[in-house]
Amino acid sequence: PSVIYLKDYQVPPFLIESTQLRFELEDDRTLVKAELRLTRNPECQVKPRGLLMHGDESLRLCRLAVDGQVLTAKDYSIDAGTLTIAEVPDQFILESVVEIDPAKNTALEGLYLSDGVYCTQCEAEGFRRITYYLDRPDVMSVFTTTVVADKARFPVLLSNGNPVAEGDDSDGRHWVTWEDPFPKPAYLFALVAGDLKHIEDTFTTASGKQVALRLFAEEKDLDKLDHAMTSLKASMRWDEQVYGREYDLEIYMIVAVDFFNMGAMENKGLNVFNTSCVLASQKTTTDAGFQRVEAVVAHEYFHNWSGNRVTCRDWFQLSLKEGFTVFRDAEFSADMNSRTVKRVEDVQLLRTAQFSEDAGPMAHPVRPASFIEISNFYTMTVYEKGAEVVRMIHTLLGPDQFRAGSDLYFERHDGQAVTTDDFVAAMEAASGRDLTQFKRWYSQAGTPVLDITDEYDPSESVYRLRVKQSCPPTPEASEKAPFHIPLQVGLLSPEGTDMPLENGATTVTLELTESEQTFTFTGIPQKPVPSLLRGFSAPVKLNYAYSQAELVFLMQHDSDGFNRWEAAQKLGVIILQALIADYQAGRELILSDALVGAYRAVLNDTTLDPAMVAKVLTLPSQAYLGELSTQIDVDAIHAAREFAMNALACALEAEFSQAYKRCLIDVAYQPSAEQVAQRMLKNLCLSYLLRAGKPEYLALAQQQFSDADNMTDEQAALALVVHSNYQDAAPAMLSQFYSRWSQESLVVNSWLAVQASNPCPGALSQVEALMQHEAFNMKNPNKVRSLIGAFCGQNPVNFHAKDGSGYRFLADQVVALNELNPQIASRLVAPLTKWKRYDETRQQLMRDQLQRIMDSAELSRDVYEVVSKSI
Ligand code: BAL
Ligand code: ZN
Repeated sequence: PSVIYLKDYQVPPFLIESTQLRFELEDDRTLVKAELRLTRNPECQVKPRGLLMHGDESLRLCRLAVDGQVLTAKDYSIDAGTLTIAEVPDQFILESVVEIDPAKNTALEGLYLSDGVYCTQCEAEGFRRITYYLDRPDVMSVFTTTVVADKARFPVLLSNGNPVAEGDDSDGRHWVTWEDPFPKPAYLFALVAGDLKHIEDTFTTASGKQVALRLFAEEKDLDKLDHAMTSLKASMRWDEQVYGREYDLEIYMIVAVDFFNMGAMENKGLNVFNTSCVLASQKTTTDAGFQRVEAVVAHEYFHNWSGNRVTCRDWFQLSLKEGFTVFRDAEFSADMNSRTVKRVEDVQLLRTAQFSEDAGPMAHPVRPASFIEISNFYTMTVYEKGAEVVRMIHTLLGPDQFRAGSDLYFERHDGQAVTTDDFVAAMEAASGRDLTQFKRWYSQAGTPVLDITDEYDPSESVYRLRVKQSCPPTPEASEKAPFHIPLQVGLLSPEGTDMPLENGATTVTLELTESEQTFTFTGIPQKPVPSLLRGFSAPVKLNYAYSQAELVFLMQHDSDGFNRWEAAQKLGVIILQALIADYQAGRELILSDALVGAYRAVLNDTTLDPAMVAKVLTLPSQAYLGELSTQIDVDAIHAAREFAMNALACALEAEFSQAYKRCLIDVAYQPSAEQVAQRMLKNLCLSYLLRAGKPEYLALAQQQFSDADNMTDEQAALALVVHSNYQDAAPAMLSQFYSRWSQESLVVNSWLAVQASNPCPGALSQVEALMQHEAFNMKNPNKVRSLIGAFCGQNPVNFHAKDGSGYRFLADQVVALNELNPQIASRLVAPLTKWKRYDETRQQLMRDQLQRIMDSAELSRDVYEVVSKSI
C-alpha cells in the first residue's frame, strides 16, 4: 500500500458543480445512477486531458457517458480504486450507472444494511464505494438525490437537505427526491431507507426561522429518543448564544442504527447515529450514557458549522473540524453539567488514551504529515489533543478575542474547504497575536514534559519558578522545537488562600516559549505552595516535587477545583508507586495514614459536590499508573491498587456507609447533574463497602440490583459484584440481568462488557464462550467493542496473562475481522502495538502475534498500516 503525504497536496483539476443521484434499492442489486456536471478548476495550473475518478473495486459499471455519448472500454480504464477517462472536454455532463451490493457490505463503509435498514457512512472515503466520483473534501457540489424502494418494506426514504418531490410507482415502489442547497463534499452525503418511526419537534432560530426536528428509530426504540431531542434543542440554542451560529435548513434529522463503525456522523441535515449515542431511557441507560447522548448529539450538531459550512481541504486537516468541534461540545457539556467534573473526565481520558498514543508507534501530530489509510487517523490525538490545542488558543486569547476569531473564521471561509493554518490565521487576525510558534502543536507529535523547580527569597519577598520543557522523540521527529505553552498558575499562602498576583488576579497564565525559563513573582510575603497547570491548561506532563503534606494541603485549599482533584491524584500516585515497588521487592504492603486521613476529610465534608468527592476518592487508574511507568508491571499495579482499595475500605467503612445512605435519592429519576453526582458517590461507596469483607454489603449490593429503578444503579451493582471476591453470587445476577434485558441490545452490550472486563481469573474462557452466545454478532461493531474490545482494553491482568493467551486471542480476532470490517480490526489491534512498554517475555509474545497478523493473507490497508508501523 502506498503512503499519501500532505506535502504532495494539489488542487483538484476538475470540480463538480452539481450531482444528481438516483438510487434503486433492491435486495440483490442496488443501482446507482449519477449525473455530474463537471468543469475544469480555474485554480489548477495543469490541464490533464483525461479525468481520474475514485471508485472502489466493488462497483460494477453498467454505463458511462460523456455529454450523452456512451463510452466503450477503449475510452476508459478501471484500476484498483480508480476510473480514468482518457479524454474529456473542459465542461461536460458525466453519466454513470453502477451496481452495488449493500447486503454484502460488512465493512459498513458506503451503503450497507443495518438490521434491514439501508444507511450510509461516507466519511472519510466511503462515497467511492457508492459511485465513481471525485471523493475528496475540497470538491464540493450541490446534491439532488432520488431514492426509490419498495414502499411496504421501506416506507421512510431520506437524504440530505429538504424533500422536494415524492411519488408512487405502479410496481409497489415509491420514491422521494431530496435537494441540498449547500455545496458539500461527498463525505457528508447520506441516505437512509427503512421501516422507521420518528418523533418530531420544532425549533425557532434566533432570527425566527422554523426548523422541523425529526428523530428516527425502530418502533421499539421510539420511547428512547426524548433525551436526544432535548439535547438537540439545547445545542441549537447554545450555538446561537455562544458562537452566534444558526441552523440553515428547514429540517434536521437524526437516524439511529445499530450497526455503525463510529459514534455518529454529521451528514448535512441527516445525521446517522450509532444507537449507543442517541437512545436513552431511565430503565436502560446509565447516567454516563445520558451524558454521552447529550455530548454526541451536540457534537454532530455543532459540525453543521465547524465541519460542514466550513470543511477540510484534505484529510490531513481532520482536526480542523474535529478538534474544534470536540472543544465546542466539551464547553457545551460543561455549561449543561458540572464544569469541573467534565474537565476531570476529559483529562483522565486524555492522559491515558492520548498520552499512550503519543508514546506509541502510531504517534502522529494533530495535523499528520502522511498516512496509508485515513481511517486510522480518527484518533485521540486528532480529536482530543486537537481540542486541547483549540482550548489553549482560547486560554491565550481570552473568551472575547477567541469569539472574534471564530466569527472571522466562519465569515472568511463559509462554503470553503480550508486548513488548520486558516483557522489559526483567523485567530491571529482577530486578536493581533502572533501564533507562529504556537502552530508547532499542529506539526510536532509527542507529549511535552515540564520539569519545574522553585525558590523563595524571604529577604526580597520574591518567588521564582524555573520551568524546563522537553518532548520525547516520536516516529516523525527525534528533535522537537520548544512549544508555546500556556501554564496557568496560582500561589497559595500558608493559610490556604490565593495570593494576589498581577493586577490582583489570583490565577496568571505564564507563556512558555523556550526550553528553559524563569518566572519571577514579586511582593510575595511568605513562601507559597504553587498550584500549577490550573484547569489542566496544556496537554503536558508536569513534574514538581510536591511533598505529601503539600498535596493534602492543596486537596483542601486550592481554589481551582480541577487542581484539588489533581492533588489527590498526585498523592495517590506517590503512595501507589511506593506500594508497587514494595510488591515487586516482596515487602509487606502497608497503607499510608496520609491517604486515609485525606480521604476521611473529603468524605466527611458534606459541603463538597458529591461528584467531585467520588472523583477525588477514586485512586489513579491502572491505565494511568501504567502510563507513568517506564516498564508497565500489570500485576504489580493491579496488586497495589487492590491492596490500597481494600485497606481504605476497612479503614473508612463507617464513613463510606454513612455517605452511601446520604446519597440515596427518594425523588423521581432525572439525569441531572445533581442526581448524577449523588449516584456516582453512592456507587463509589458501594464499591469500597464490598471490599470491607462483610456479607451484609453483598446483600446491600444485591438489594440495590433488585430494587433499582434506573440502569445506573442496577448496572453498578452488577459490575461491582461480578468484579468482586463474591464470585459465587455473580452467576445468578448475570443470568437475572440477561433474562430481564435480552431484548435490549444496548443493555446486553453492557452485560457482555461487564464479563469481559472482569479481572478475576477465567475471564478469557468466559469471553470465548460468550462469542458463541446468541447475544454476540461479529458483524456488529458494538458487540465486538463490548466483548473483544473490553477484554483487550479494560482487563489488563487477563489480557496480559503471562502465557500469552490474551495476545493469541486478540490476533485471532483481528485476522477474522480484517476480512469483515477492516476499520474495526485495525482499532482493535491497538493494545498489541504497545508491546515496548512491557517486560521482555511479554514483548516477545506480543510481537509474535503482530507478526502472525502480518503474515496472514490479504491484509487490509487499515490493519497493514497499524501492524507494519508497530512491528
Ligand atoms: N466525523 C466523524 C464523526 C464525528 O467526529 O462526528
Ligand atoms: Zn466530529
